[in-house]
Amino acid sequence: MSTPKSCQNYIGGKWQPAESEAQMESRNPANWNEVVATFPNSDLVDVDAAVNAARQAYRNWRLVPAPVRAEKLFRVGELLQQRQEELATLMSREMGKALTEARGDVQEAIDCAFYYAGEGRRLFGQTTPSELNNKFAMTVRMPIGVCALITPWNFPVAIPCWKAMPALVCGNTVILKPAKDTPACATFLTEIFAEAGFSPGVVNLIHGSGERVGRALAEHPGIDLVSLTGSSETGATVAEICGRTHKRLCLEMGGKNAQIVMEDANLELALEGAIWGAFGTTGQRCTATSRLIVHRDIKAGFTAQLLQVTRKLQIGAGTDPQNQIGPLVNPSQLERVKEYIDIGREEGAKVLIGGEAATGENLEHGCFFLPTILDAVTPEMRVAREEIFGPVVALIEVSSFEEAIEILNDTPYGLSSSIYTQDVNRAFQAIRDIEAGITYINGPTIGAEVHLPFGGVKQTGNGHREAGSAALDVFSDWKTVYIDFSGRLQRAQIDNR
Ligand code: UN1
Repeated sequence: MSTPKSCQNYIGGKWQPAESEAQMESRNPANWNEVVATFPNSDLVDVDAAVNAARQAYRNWRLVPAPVRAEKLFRVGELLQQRQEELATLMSREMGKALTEARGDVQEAIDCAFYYAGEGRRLFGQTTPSELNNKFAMTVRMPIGVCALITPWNFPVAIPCWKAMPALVCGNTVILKPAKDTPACATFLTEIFAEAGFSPGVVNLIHGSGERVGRALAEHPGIDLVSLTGSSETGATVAEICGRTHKRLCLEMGGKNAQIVMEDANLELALEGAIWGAFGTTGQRCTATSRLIVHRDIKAGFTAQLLQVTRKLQIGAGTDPQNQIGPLVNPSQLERVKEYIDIGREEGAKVLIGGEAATGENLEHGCFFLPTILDAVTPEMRVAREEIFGPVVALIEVSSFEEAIEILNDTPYGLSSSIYTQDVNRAFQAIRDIEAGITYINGPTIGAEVHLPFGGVKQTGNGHREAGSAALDVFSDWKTVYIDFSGRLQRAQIDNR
């Protein structure tokens, strides 16, 4: 066990404790006795200090040319590359994901840095003819101000970067409020931002609880925009506050993603996709496959193979490279998953495999749960409708393509989706008819890339997208510019007719 990392807030370019000096701890979910980090339990006065620092810094940062702002992001990308292994190991200890996946999380942040660094020399607007003579018309992107970034523990490095990087390249300053489970990852990331040479107050970090710090940021009149990835309940609370206080808001919330397996699918491929989609990151992705909608003609064989592969999955601490399935993030998440299994049983679902905490050598002090497959699940059951956020997948049998699409859509959410079929016509129909922000053809529901829009329809989001050039629309406002060089009054809609 190594000594706990002592984390602090980073406000106006200074590392500091909370004003009250109150502290909290993060623990290793693979061994709950191990404290990974201590961090400030911040309060309203700390939030005020962070907002003031970010407001102050915004005055200059918005005037730094975008290509110069972008160079700092490029530097962050280089530093992340240099320290990828160190950060991935820390992540694996702090939130439990398997080491290969933790490397992937950091890789996603690196990709993001280089993508938005390139954006610094684009940030394109439009030019268009004016209806009047000797007049130009164009649009330019303007920053919004101070952005509060409230981020989850499941992608503790990639998601803060998805938000901070487009925000910064557009000329905003940011305050990161990371999840309580992963303060050390957020601190490591902020150290890298600090080393990359952003001026004081451009990037700030404030630790603490969502109820206090997250809420205070959303309420604060000095914040212009809140970007939140979290549960639907938190999203609704923050939306209510931002509505009342007139703030921009970008929400990324729950999912209940499904993979359809049609009778003509390449079954080996569909099987690999299902295992990766359902059990990757121990099912703790917004994009995780939590429903497998399988055609009845192939269901028996497919299920048998699914069980065979699931049985062999290696469970254990993510830091040990031989383990494929790490722990759940904390004991309350473990309880939540257990409760869902009980609910499923009461509703009449059948547990084919798993369904309980994993026990055995080296597992006794961790939040391990066995990869679980539920059968006989019908669309109205809670286990088919609610986000579980654990290694649990529900099998639903269908007898046609139309029924499969209907059931896939029968949820309040709409983030990711997938269909395995070799019929090109069905694939295109699925793209047209599935209600989700992301659809994979012959690929699992997880694995989005940073240069494409990420987000969902229905109750998953509020119409915005993260990542790709779409994120620039969240973090900038269009200014429309008219330049009249005629030297006389020209009246739109009236003159020149
Ligand atoms: C999330 O779980 O909130 O597409 C993000 C994926 C990852 C990102 C997931 N690239 O699965």
